[in-house]
Amino acid sequence: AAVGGARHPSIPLPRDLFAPGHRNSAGLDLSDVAVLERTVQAVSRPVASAPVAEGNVAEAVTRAHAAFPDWQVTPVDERAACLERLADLLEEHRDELMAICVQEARKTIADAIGEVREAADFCRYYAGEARARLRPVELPGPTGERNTLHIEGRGVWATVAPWNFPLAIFLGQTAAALVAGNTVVAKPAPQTPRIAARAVELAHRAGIPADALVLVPGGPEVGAALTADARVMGVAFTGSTATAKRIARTLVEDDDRPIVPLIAETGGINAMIVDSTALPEQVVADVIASSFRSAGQRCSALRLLLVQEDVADTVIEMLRGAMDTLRIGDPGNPATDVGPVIDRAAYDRLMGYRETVRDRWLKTVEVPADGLFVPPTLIRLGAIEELNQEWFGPILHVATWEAGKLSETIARVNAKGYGLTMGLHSRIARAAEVAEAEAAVGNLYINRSMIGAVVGSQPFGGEGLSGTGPKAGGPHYLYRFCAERAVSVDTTSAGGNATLLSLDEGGI
Ligand code: UN1
Repeated sequence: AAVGGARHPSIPLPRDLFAPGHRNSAGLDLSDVAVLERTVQAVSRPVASAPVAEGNVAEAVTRAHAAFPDWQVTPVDERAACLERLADLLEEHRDELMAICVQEARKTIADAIGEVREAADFCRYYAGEARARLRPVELPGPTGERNTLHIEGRGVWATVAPWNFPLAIFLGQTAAALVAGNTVVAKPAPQTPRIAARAVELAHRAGIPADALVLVPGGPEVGAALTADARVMGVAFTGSTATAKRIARTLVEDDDRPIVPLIAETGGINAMIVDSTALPEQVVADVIASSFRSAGQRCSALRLLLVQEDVADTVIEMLRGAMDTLRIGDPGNPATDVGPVIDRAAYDRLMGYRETVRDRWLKTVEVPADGLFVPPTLIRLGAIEELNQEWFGPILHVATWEAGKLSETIARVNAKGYGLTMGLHSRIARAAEVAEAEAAVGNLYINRSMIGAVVGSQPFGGEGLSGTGPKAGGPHYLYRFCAERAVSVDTTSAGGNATLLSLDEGGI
């Protein structure tokens, strides 16, 4: 049963973030009653609830395939301008998009604000990157020829998005593929088709041709048919490691199919290592945010807290106290910290797992009886190796490590084979250097929370079982969507037939 925790007197409780004068992490001033009322009204307004019909994959790919030649030669500045207009439209429709986010994806208001913000950020960032990077590059000699590298679209891309960022990641993948000169068949998660449908409508209104971006809502069969279509020249996927591997197999099955790239961003068993010099109050606030915000349904979320054994009791005690202050309930209430999980299947999976480790609960929290609320739970492990699976919800595991064994502890986390996010809390500069050198992860967070990567500043994505790279929201992401063509022209054989002349084009 739940074990109550004494509250450490000096903890800045997560709830304090919501005290008058404070903004929550999404920038919402919760002491501004007028703004709050507007926001709550906006997210509770019913949004169109007609089911989104399942897409026809073959027809969608045919349309996107036919649209490719024209879109490919649309100047990069024009493609980028479409994304910038889309970002403006997202902001104009912010209230409605937030409402769909809360109602369809069960996101909290704070998360819904972040979602729309991040979607617009992705559009503007990739627009800027495309303008800067996707122009032909003149390459230097020594060949005596004129050498040019063209960076172009590859053809039709399939984008396969997750339900946990149904607007931001859905549009991030799609915007990158489009601005790179590809056409796109986009499959949203089956749990979140409505926000994707709205995003695609806005994208078309922003100037992206209807056939350059085609939505195919549906479940795993739709995803399987889409990735198996030999006209698809690349797949960008965010979701589970198992699905990523299935897609990779599909892409190489057909001997006649071109070899095409897969960009996969998958799960992780993300750890935070805390040493005895860390500031416990900051640790607790960052653990609470990293593990329980978004009900733990982020691939970046903290799953395994590793506390140096001499401070473990204190940190765990403070954490238990802080967990008591979490407000769990209606995601449409701005004060809510933790909403429900996405669906019944996720609820059953998480609740089933919790039961199997009941004897190791260090803390759990009361939740409303109605709805898919998984109680935030802290579970004690005897060793780092006991956790070998990503539990995608508000469940945090804790184990200890011995002083002097930082490198070994990092190696034991690395050995899990995932490599998405890792956190370190320490005030020892050398510890930070060791983590920087040895943590085999895509995103290492030192003395801060492990979620909320900022587009353009904190490119996000993992390695190993966590994905293929390149990082979303980073400077190299667009290149993976592109084909490169190096063109070399002999400009030296003056007078010979090889010199290019401006002859009448009629002859070609
Ligand atoms: C995911 O959950 O699929 O840094 C990745 C963050 C988010 C992670 C998104 N950008 O928390």
